[in-house]
Amino acid sequence: MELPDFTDEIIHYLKQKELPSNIEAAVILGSGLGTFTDHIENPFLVSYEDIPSMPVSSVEGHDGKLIIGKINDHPIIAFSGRFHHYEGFSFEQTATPVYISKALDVNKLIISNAAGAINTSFSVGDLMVIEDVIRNNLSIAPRGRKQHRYLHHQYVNRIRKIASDLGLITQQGTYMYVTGPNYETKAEIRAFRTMGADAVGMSTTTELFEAARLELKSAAISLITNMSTGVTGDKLDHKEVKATADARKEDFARVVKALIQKF
Ligand code: CYT
Repeated sequence: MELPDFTDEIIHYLKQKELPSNIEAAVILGSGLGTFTDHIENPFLVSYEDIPSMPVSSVEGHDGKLIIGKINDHPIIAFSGRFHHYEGFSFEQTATPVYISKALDVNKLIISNAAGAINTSFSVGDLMVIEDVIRNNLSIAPRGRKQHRYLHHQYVNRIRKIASDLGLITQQGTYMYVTGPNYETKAEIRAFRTMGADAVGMSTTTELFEAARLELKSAAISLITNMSTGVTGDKLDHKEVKATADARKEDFARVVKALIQKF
C-alpha cells in the first residue's frame, strides 16, 4: 500500500519506539475533544514536535501529541491535534494520522470533529454519525480515481445502536466539507442545505478517503458544537465550539470507548 514519501521519516521514528504491535484502533480527536486521552490507561505519549516531518497544528483547542495506551484492555492510538488544509497543510498532510495508523497495522479508525448544524432539527450538543460527505473541493482525495466505499451503511446503524445502548440518542447525516478557516456565509449554508448537507466542518473528509483507499474500517462522528450561520441568527465563534465540546466530551468519550470494544 502506497503511503506518501513524507511519512517515511515519521514512521521510521515511531518504529524505533517499540510500540505495541497489536494496536486495534486509532482515534482522531476533533476540536475540543482532546481530553478523551485522559481515559487512556498506561499512556505513552509522543509530541508531534519531536517527530521528524510531522505536521504541527496551530489551531486553538488542538493539542499536538499522539498517545498509545489501552481502553478497557484494547490497545489504541489516539491523535490529539489534527491538521487542517487552511493551516497551510497539503490535503495529504491532513491525512497523516491515517498513514501512521496504516503503517502500524491498525485497521479500525474512529474520526471525530466539531461541526455546525445545517439541519434545523439538530441541536447544539448532538452527536451525528456521518453517513456520507460532500466535498466542496474535489481535489481532496489525493491518490487515484477509484470510488471506495468509505463509510458502510451497516456501520452507521451499528454505531447508532452502540450509542443508544448507552442511553445516548444520535443523529445521522451528511457532512459538508469546507476549506475554512472562516465560518460559512448565510447564503452558503442555504446552498449546502439544498445540496443535502446536515452539518458543516473543516476536516475529516480527506482522512476518510485515504482510510478507505488503505482499507481501514472507519467510523466518523460529528459533535454539533453550534448551529451554522443564519440558522439561529447568533454570531459564531470558536469559544462556543469549545464550550459545547467541554459540555459533551464525556458522552463523546463513552461512545468512542464502546466503539473501541464493539465496532
Ligand atoms: N461550525 C464548525 N462551521 C461551523 O458552523 N465547527 C465548523 C464549521
